[in-house]
Amino acid sequence: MNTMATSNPPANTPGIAARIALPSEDEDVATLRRALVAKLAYAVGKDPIVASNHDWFVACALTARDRIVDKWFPSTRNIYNEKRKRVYYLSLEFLIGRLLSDALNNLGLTETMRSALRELGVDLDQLRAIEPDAALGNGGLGRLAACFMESMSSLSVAAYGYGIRYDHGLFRQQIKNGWQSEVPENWLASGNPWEFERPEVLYHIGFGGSVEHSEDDKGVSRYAWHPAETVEAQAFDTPIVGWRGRHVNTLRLWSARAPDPLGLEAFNRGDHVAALASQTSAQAITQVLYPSDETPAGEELRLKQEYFFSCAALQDIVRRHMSQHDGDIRCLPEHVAIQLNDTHPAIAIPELMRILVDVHEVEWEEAWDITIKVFSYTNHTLLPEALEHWGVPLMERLLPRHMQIIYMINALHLDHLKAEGKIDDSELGAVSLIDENAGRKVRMGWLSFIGAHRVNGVSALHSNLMKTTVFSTLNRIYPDRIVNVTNGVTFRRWLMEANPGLTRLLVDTVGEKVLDDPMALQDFAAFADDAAVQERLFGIRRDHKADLGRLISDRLHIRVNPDAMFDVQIKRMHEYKRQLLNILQTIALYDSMRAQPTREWTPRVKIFAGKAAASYQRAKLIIKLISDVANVVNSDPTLRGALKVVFLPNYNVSLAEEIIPASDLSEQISTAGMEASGTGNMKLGLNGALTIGTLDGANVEMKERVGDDNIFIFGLTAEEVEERRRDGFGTREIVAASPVLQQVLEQVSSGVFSPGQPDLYKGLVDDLLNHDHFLVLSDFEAYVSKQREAAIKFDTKSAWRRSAILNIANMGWFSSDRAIREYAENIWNVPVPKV
Ligand code: NBG
Repeated sequence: MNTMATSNPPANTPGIAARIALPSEDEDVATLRRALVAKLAYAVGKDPIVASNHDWFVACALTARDRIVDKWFPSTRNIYNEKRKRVYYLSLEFLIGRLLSDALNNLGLTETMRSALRELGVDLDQLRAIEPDAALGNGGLGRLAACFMESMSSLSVAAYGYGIRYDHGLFRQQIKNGWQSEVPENWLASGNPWEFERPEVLYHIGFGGSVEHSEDDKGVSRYAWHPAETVEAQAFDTPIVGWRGRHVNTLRLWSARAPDPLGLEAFNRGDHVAALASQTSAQAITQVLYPSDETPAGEELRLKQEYFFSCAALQDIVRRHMSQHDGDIRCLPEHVAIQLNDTHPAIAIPELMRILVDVHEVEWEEAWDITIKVFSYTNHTLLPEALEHWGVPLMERLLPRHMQIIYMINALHLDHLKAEGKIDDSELGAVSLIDENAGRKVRMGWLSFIGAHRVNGVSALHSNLMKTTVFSTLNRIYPDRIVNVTNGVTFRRWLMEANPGLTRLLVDTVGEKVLDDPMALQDFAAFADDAAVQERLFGIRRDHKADLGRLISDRLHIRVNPDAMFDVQIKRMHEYKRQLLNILQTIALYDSMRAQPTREWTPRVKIFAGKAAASYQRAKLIIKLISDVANVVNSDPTLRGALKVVFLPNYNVSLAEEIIPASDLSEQISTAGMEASGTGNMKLGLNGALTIGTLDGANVEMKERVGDDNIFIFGLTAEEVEERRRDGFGTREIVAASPVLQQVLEQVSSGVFSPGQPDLYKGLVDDLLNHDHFLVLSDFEAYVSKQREAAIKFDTKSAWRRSAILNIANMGWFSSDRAIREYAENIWNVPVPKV
C-alpha cells in the first residue's frame, strides 16, 4: 500500500505546483512581485495604495501574459522555420471561460504568483473570481473548441483558432419568479487583458452586389464578384499556452466595423443617426452569439456572421500560405488543414473555391481537389432542426457568387454520381445540395460532407448513427469518409484547476506522471479498496460540497446538507436532454418521502443549471417547473431537509468548475440516439461522480471503460427508441401501469406546483400523453428504479467510494489530448511532436 496517501494534508489547499517543481517554475517570488507592481503602475496606471482587486487582476493577467508571449514567439518561429503544416479550427463558438487559472497553471506559476500577490496583500483566489467569464459559446460544441485549443497547444500542434469576438457573447440568464429572461453579457466592459488588438490585420468582407462574367483570351469564362456592401474584419489575438508552457498557439477572433465609420456629409447635415448607420449595421455582425433567427433579418444576420468569420479566416490563411510558400496556392493541402466545427463555417468551402478559381485562376477540377484535401468537418448533432439550411433567395442576394459556385459543385457532383452509376434518378433529390422539398434551400451539411475529405462524429454511437440516418446515402457513396473521434476534455482545466486537491491525491498515489499522461490515471484503480485513499478522496469531495453549499446559500438562500447526495444535471436546457424526466422523478421521490416521513431516506440535493435558447418556450417552461417544484419541496417541513431542489442561474464555465468537483451523481439521461456525445459526463466522471444515464453518446464508451458495476445505465436503447417512435408510444398503457407516474402527472397537470396558475403545465402533460417524442414516459419507471439503486449504493459508503475511484481511474481515455492525437493522425495528417 502506498503510505503517502494516508497522510492527510488539508484537503482543498490549492496549488499542486507548490509541491511539484515544474521546469518553468524557476522565476522567484521577488521577481514576480516586482513585475506585478510595475504592471500595475505602467500598464494599469494605478498606485498600489489605491488599486482595486480588478486593477490587480489586470496586472496579474498582464504579468502572466508577458510570460506567455515569451513562449509564443519561439513557438511561432519554430512552426515557420520547420515549415510545419498548420491546423485551422474554424468555430462560431469558443467557450473559453476564464483564462487566469489556465495561464498560471500551464506556466507552472500558480504558487509563485500566489506568494508574490500575498506579499502585496492581495489574494489570488479573489482575483480569479473577478475575471469575467468569456461566454463566447453556447454549450458542448463551444467548450469542445476551447478544450481542443488548449490540447493543441499542450501537444505542440501548430494551430490557429478562428472565430468571432462577440461584444456580448451568449446572453446572461436571469431567473425571475421561475422564468428565464435574457440580458446582454458585458464581458468586455472592463477590457480584456488577454488579447492583442491587431488594427493592421484587417480584411474586407463583401456582401450582396453582382457577378460579372467575362471570357479571357483563351475563351475561358471568368467571374468577378462586385459586392454592394463591404465591412471590415479586424483581428484580436489571444495566445493560448499549453501545459508546462511548451507551446503557444493563437486564437484569432474577428470584430466587425465599417470601412467608413462616420458619414461626415450626413453628420454635418445634422442627421447624426444616419451618419452612424453603416457603422451600426457592420457592428451588428459581431454583437451577439446566436441572434434570434426567427425573423428574416435575424436569419440574414446569422448568415452574415458565418460568412464574415469564414471569409476573414480564409483570407488570413491564404495570405500566410502565399507568403511562406512562394505564392504557390496549389500546395495548400500540404500545409493547411481546416477543420469545420459543425456547418457554421461551411460557407468557407465555396469561398475557397472562389479564391482558387476566380482570384488565382486555378482550374475547377484542381481547385475542387485542393478544397476537399484541405477541409474536414465535424458533425455535432443529428437533430434535424439543427442542420443548417439557407434559403436560395437569401444566398443569392447576400452571396451571389457563392450561390453560383454551390450550383456548380452540385451539378458536377450529381453528374459524377450518375456517370459512375452510384445513384439512380430516384435518389437525386436525396443527395442534391439543394433541398427542393419546402422552398429551395442549400443543405449546409451536404455541402460540408462532399467538400471535406473526412467527416467525423463525436462518439462511436453518434458516428454510426450518422452512417445510418442523416448521411446514409452519402455514406454509401463515400464509404470511407465518415470516421469517429470521440470527444475529450482537457484535464488541465477540469482536473488540475477545478480540483487541485484531487490532483494532489493522484500525484501522491500514482505519481507525477499523471500530470503529463492522462492514461496514468489507470493506476489509481489499484487504490479502489484502499480505505485511507477513499477517506482522503471523500474529504476533498466534502470540502467542495461545502463550498458549493455556500455558493447555493449565497445566491439562492437555500440551505443544503453537504453530506447529502448531490445529484446534478448541468447542461443546456433541451427536451432531448430530459431535464423533465429528472424533475418528474424528483416529484415521485418527494411523494414517497411525504408518504413515509419516518423512513431513513438518502438525503439528496437535486441541482440543475442550464440556459434555454431565448425562443425555446418549452425549455423555459421546464425551468419554471423546476423552480416551482423547488419552492414546494424546499419549504416542506415534513421532509426535514432530506430533499432539496436547486436551479442555479446563468450556467457558464466557471459555475461548472464549482459544481463538478462537488457532484456525486451525474445525470446523463438524454433520449438514446439524440446526444451526440456529451462532455459534461466526462468532466463529472473525472472528478469522481457516478453517472446515471442512458446508452447514448459517449455514455456508451464510458460504460465500457468504467464497467457495468460503476455506472447506472437504464432505459431504451437508440434502436428501441426508433422502434417506439415507429410503432407508436403506448403512453396511456405506460401511465396506466404506473400508479407513481400517474400521480406525478396528475399533480403537475392540476397545478399542485403552480397554484396561482393551475393550468400552467396542462399542455406540457397533455403533450407527453399524446406524443411523447422524447420517450420521457417510456423511460420513467426504469429511471426511478435506477435512482433507487443509486441511493442504496450511496448509503453503502465503501461501495460508492470504490466506484468513484474506478470512474476517475478510467477517465484517462476521455482526455482531449487523445482526441487531438486522433484528429492529427486520421484527419489532418499532421505529426504530433513527441515531448
Ligand atoms: C453538441 C452535442 C453534444 C456534444 C457537443 C460537442 C451542439 C450542436 N452539439 O452532445 O449536443 O458533446 O456538441 O461535440 O452543440
